[in-house]
This record gives sequence, structure tokens and C-alpha cells, in this order.
Amino acid sequence: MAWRVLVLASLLFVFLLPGAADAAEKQSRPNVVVIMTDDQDFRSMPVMPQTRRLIGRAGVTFDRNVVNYPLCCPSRATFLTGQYAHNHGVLWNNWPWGGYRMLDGSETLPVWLGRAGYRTIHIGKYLNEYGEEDPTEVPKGWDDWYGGVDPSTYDYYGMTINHNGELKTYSRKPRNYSTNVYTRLANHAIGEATRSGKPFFLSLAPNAPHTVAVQSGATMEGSPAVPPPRYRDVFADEPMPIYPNFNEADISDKPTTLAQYFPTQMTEEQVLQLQEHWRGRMGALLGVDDMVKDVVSKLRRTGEFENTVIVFTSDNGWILGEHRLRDPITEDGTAAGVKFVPYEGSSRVPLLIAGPGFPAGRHVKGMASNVDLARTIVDVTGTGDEVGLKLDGLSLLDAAKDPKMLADRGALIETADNPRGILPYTAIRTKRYNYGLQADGQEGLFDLKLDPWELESVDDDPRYAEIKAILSDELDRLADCRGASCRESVPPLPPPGG
Ligand SMILES: [Ca+2]
Ligand SMILES: [Ca+2]
Repeated sequence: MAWRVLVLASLLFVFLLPGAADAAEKQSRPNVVVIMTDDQDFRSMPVMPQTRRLIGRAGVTFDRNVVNYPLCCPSRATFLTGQYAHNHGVLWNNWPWGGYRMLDGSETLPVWLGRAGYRTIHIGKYLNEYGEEDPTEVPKGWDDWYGGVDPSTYDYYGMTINHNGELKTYSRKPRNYSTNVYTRLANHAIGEATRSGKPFFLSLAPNAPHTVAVQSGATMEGSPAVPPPRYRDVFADEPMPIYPNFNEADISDKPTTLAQYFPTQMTEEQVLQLQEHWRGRMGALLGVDDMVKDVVSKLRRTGEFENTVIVFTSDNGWILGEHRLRDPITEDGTAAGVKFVPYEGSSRVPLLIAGPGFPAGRHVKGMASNVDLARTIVDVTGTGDEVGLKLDGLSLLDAAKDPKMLADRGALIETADNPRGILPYTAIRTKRYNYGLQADGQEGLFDLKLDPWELESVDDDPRYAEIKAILSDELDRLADCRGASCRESVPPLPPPGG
């Protein structure tokens, strides 16, 4: 009897220790860390072995993950709201089509998590044009705020960062390379959050591997991404990979607008310009790969790692010369990459998730979308009661355990009217097909099983007529869906010609 009393007493003692209740609560409520790169295409993951090992191999890789609107600000608004762009209304990077001020910040993921007792932290790039009106503003929902003030966010040195209301401009010293700065801030914020005793949500958003999109003393606007000094020369002599759809010779299968923009194949000079972008991007991603390793190490040192869900993804992809696509956005008119467009390199991005509930080493082949991120985070944190919006996505925690859920998924890709006058389109992406409809009625249909490089649209091939009819109906449904109607499965598709 005596030993029983002793055991009971010691158990009671453990539970009555100050902080023990906090610890028990933390155990049941995981932290969430989302690392979101800027303009990283899915084909770039081979240069990030640490990320693939620490998150991918330790968790789930969503092999076919697309973004709803392949452009920075609409995509990040989807992450923050869990809604498709036609529901959140942020339809471009700049006011009045979109931008930071277009998002209603009163009902967003950090607001919901904050209400549920989470400590919420944002570091790095936020919605485009953040800080241009009032750089000292801290957006709703964030307890610990280190937002990059635009446009300085789009440089790799000399950024101005809002530290919880106070502006700090970093010197252009090598140690203040942007990804290094954001990594140091993340380590600091994780330490503080751990000491606060609350579970935390960290949104960590490096500008890498985006172009340098701000004119500065050192660089022209639109010039290639800058690697950290330690990796400056790693890709300096490497030739860029030439994919089968690079500089596509025959684009007669594509909408006629593509041939109007790009009547000829690229010149050798333009190809070399794109190669400089590729070299800068890959070097910059080596820096992000170290950021992932450092954040994981910090989580391990603070004892939080086992109870943290880590997400690695990007806001949109970037196409460098595939299908002839390039963009003369640079100040001097040299060629750069392209997003917004309805092809894989633009809309498909990496998505790796590890942590409690995500089976190690699993690959999920069905469609995932950035519209799913908010619902997934609400699900893993058990904060559904706090959500004040109708979420359009589904839980990737459920899908990680039961990948069949995504087998018949149709993910909506959409764009909108814009100041550049590029024709908008909508598209539906399924595991096998990419069907798109441009605003002028021109279509594209790619059978990615037979044509993974999207070289020959089959939109007028009679063997695909029935498939196209079904996908067209489904695209109609998704184009103005809301909540549950966005999550309905696509009906079974017949085989081509069947
Ligand atoms: Ca972007
Ligand atoms: Ca072709």
C-alpha cells in the first residue's frame, strides 16, 4: 500500500509543478512552422538535399501541388485565408487590383490561431505593398512581427524590416544577406516563443529565389537572384538544365496569343540571360536549404521539434524559357522568367510537410493546393472553432493519412484582369490533366501522363472530347465555388478514346 501512495504522491507532485500544465497543453497542441519561398518552381528541389531529408523524408511529399493563382500576392492571400482568389478578392500584386490593402486582415489564419492561444510570428516577405503606406504598421493577428518593408523586401541586402513596430534597416554587409537575417530572426523568435510557454505558429518567408525586384545602388530592378556569399560561385559555370519544352519549336498547339507575344524562338543571347537567372536562383536556394537546416536544429535544441509541424512550400513557380516563355521585365529589357501562365512550371510548386500525424517518407500523388494550407493548419492545431471564414480547401493531414482522398481531386487555378493587360484564364488540374480556358475562349488540354512537358495540347483531339467536356463542367463549378462546393470530387473520367 505504501509504495502506491508514494507513486500517487509523486505523480501529483509532477502535475502540480509550475509549468507542468503548460507543458501538457503544449504536448497536445503542436507548433506550426511554414517556410514559404518566393517564385520557386517545383523542378528546383534537387538543389535542396537538406530540405528533402529533414522535411520530405521525415514526412510527406505532395508530388502534385499547385497554387490557385500563380502570382505572389494572390497566392499568399490564399495561404492566409484558406480561400480561392475569387473569394478573398486579392487578384494582383498592386492596388487597386490587389496588394496588401486589398486583403481584409480581420479574419485570417494568424487571427484564428491567436484567438486559440497560439503565439503568432511572421518573418520576411508579406503581402506585396506591405509597408508602402505605413511601414510601422503591424498587421492584425501577429504577436511577433518582423515584416519586410516593401519595396526593400525585394533586395538581398539593405532591407528595412519592421521589428514589432520599429524600423530597422540592415547594412549591406555579407552577414546581412537576407536569408541569413531571416534565419537569425527565426532562431531568436523560436527561442522567445519557447520561453513564452505557448504553442506557436511561425510564418517564415525569405525573398529567395525571387529576382532583385527593386532598383538599388548595386543592382538593377529585375536582375538575377543573389546567392549568399558562401555559395556565390557554386553555379557560376554550371549550364542551366534544358528541359524538353525549353524554347518550344512548335507552339501552334498553344493559344494564338502565345505566338503573338513570342513569334520566334529565343536567341542564344536571351538563353544566356535566362541562364544567369537560373544560376542566381539555384545559389539563393542553397541559402534557403541552410535556413531549413538551421530552423530544424533550433527546434531540436529547444525541445520543440517532435511537437512541430513543418511545412515547406513556395507562393508560385517560375518558368525560364519553357514554351519560349520569358519576360522582358528587367530595366534594360533582358529576359527573365515568367509566372501567372497556365503551365506547370508556373503553377506547380514544392510542398513537403513533416511533424505529428504526417507519416514519414510518404509521397502523395493526388492533387494538393495552397488553398489547403490554412485548413490543414487549423486541423493540426485543433482551432476550427475560431475560423471566421468559409474555407475552400481540405485538410492535408487527412490526405496524408488517406492519400486516396486526393485521387479524384480537381484543383482550381485562376487569374484575373490586370494592369499588364495579360489575358486571364482559369484552369482545372487533376492528377492526369491540365485543362485551361483563356478569357478569349481559347483552350488548352494536356494529358500529363503521356505529355508531361505540355508539348501538344489535345483540346481538339476527338479522343479527348468526353474528357474535355467533363473537365469543362468541373471548371465551371470551381470557378465560382465556395466552401464545400470547392471540395467535390471530379466524376470518373473515361480513358482517352474510350
Ligand atoms: Ca512569388
Ligand atoms: Ca507544341
